[in-house]
Amino acid sequence: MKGDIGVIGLAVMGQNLILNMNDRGFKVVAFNRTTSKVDDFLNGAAKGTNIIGAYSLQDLVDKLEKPRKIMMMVRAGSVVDEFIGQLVPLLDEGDIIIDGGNANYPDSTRRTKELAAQGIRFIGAGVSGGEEGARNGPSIMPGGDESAWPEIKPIFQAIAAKTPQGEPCCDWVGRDGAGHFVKMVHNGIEYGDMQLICEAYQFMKDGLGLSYDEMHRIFKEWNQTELDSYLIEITADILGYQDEGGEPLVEKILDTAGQKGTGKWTGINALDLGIPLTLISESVFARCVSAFKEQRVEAGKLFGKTITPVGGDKTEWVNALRQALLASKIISYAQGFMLIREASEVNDWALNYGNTALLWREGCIIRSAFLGNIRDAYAANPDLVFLGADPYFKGVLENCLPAWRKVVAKAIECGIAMPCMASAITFLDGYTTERLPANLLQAQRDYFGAHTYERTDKPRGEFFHTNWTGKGGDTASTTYDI
Ligand code: NBP
Repeated sequence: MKGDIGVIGLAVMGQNLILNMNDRGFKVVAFNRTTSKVDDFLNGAAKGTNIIGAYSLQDLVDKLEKPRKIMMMVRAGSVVDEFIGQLVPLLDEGDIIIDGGNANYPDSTRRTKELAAQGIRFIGAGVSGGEEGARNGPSIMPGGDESAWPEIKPIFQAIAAKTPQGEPCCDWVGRDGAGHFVKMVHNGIEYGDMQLICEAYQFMKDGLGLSYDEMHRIFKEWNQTELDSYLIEITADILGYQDEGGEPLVEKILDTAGQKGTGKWTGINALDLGIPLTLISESVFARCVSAFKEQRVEAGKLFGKTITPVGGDKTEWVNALRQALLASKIISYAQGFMLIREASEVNDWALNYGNTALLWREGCIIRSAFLGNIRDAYAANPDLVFLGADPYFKGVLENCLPAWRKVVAKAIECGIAMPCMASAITFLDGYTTERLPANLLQAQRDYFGAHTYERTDKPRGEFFHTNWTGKGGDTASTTYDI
């Protein structure tokens, strides 16, 4: 009997996805560039399963049922193109290649088109959840050639995580690179969520002087509230973890954050599309600032930097901090969904926003109860432009606002950096302000560059130029927005 699906790449993600597929009754053929790893796998984690090994791409192709389904779980980038190049001559029309790695979505758009021209169906599927998710149920975000979806749907939906209601966290996302686009935004949101938690941690530790025991307990309690999520849960665990000497291990970890680029891609995409993705972008910059360790040490000495204790009732501050975190998180997701909406419109992807929240409800790193509320918000109003306008989220934002302002103001007063919580409240303040100072900005642009302006007392679309100094000419610049 031939295999149902082939998987290329036997590192942590590939191996665990294969074992998951095997558990669900699918016959998987496993291949890896370094073929000794095929034997290691078959004699190790895959021992006693129905998993079949392949020792060349031809061998892999020969061992698969038609139309062949071949999923790559390899390093993103040129490696994927190299495998595609080697596979195509071995495949038949209608066979399916799936890239489950962290591709940049324009690459998936290109591959979908290039392969379609050669009669091969391509799926770019974002997979989230790390090792544990891959083994027990990841969130999967497939996009690309829709005609291939019915072929892979039974496998993907069987191995995916399930919501508390039993719905799979895997459904068709959209054409081209839409699946990898949604995965990219997921990762951007993950950056934002992590930074928000870190800001709350620093306020507790350096502002309120709380102990690791206290912080461990607080995060555990927070996980019983609307903040219930995987990242809050693991933060509680991390804060409670002690090294061999009985000291909090996290205290000994160097404070420089790494990054692999998906947060940066999200920020660049937001700038390209003109979407104010301020919180996620700040979270990427916060990692950049953290990476300047030596510079920070020097600058700290130069400015004699200290953090002033916050003072006041600690329990009240902790409660205020929880509200600030929750409200900021709503803004982050609101901005993320603004980006998804814009990309959907620009690329004509017709993305389903509620379904996107459902895909992230379980299995992935940003999984949370909160995503169930987002799903409900889009179910009630599929055209919702600003998540904060949904009655539930509006109520939470209004309820949290006084505490949120207090926390951000206090952090600034005490010298605690809070780029994400502060940018979130600043965004809401700007977004809810009917008249911003951009009238002055337009005047400045017109003053130095004759860029023209519209007037409040004239219809939109009529542009005016003023010779502000009496010295310039009357010629206006061409009016266009990028
Ligand atoms: P890696 O990203 O570490 O990739 C390892 C695989 O790529 C191995 O099969 C390796 O073959 C193959 N490979 C490399 Br590296 N260079 C190659 C080359 N020049 N030619 C052919 N094969 C090559 O594995 P991973 O962490 O399991 O991730 C797989 C994909 O899933 C990546 O795109 C990753 O970004 C994505 N992802 C990872 C996670 C995670 O938590 N790790 C989560 C979600 C998505 P070899 O054994 O012969 O070197």
